[in-house]
Amino acid sequence: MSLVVLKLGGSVVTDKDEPETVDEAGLAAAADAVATLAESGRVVVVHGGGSFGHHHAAEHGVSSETGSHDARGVRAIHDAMKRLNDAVLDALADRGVAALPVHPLSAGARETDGSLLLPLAATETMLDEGFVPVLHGDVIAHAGKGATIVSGDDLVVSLASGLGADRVGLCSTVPGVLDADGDVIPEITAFADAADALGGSDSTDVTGGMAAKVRKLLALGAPAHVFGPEGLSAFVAGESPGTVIRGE
Ligand code: IP8
Repeated sequence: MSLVVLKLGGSVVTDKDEPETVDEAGLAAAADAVATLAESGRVVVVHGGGSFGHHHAAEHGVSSETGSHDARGVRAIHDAMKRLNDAVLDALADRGVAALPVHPLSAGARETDGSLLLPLAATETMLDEGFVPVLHGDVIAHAGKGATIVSGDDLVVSLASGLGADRVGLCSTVPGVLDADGDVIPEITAFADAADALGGSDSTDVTGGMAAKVRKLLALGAPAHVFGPEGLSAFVAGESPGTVIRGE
């Protein structure tokens, strides 16, 4: 059975301007989409932090680069993400989806060089047993740094390559990867296709992480679709909303 890894951006399921506030309409639409996907295949969901994780991460000075050994602060970030994860799980359960949590803090770690180690036994066995695993951006133990933030996007790349996903969806509030004029680039098959818009091949994270994201998605063996909430139902229907990133 085919496997889809779907990331729901934090800005899609939360109100980013109000601390710890779920965007009920956004979450309902996303949960409907996951329920439809789960009817015909295997699905892994990953959600971002939105107004839950990022607010606490800033308060405790933790980022993907800057770590902390303050367990109370690390827990505050993790607990906020668990509250959002509960809201996502509840919305899925209300639609009859057998969704279960997988918390990256308890499952994985980062090596000294920042690479992510994410053992997949729990996620894989849940899938085999008919569950829908729901992971989330989180704090994670990081060798030499205490704990740092792992973004949902990093989890998506690990999951999609480790589980051999057939399709990847990244739903955020941007309608796709945009060119220099602000138009959606329909297809990216090499970094050069988007290099101008993304700030050239030396760019790292200065454009909100899009350059780094495109590079990682190009390296996947599966097509990755980057789209906005308006593209969700088309993605579920097997179409290609937004930008498709397909490495050759
Ligand atoms: O929103 C970040 O996940 P993202 C999660 O996918 C936290 O970048 C804890 C801020």
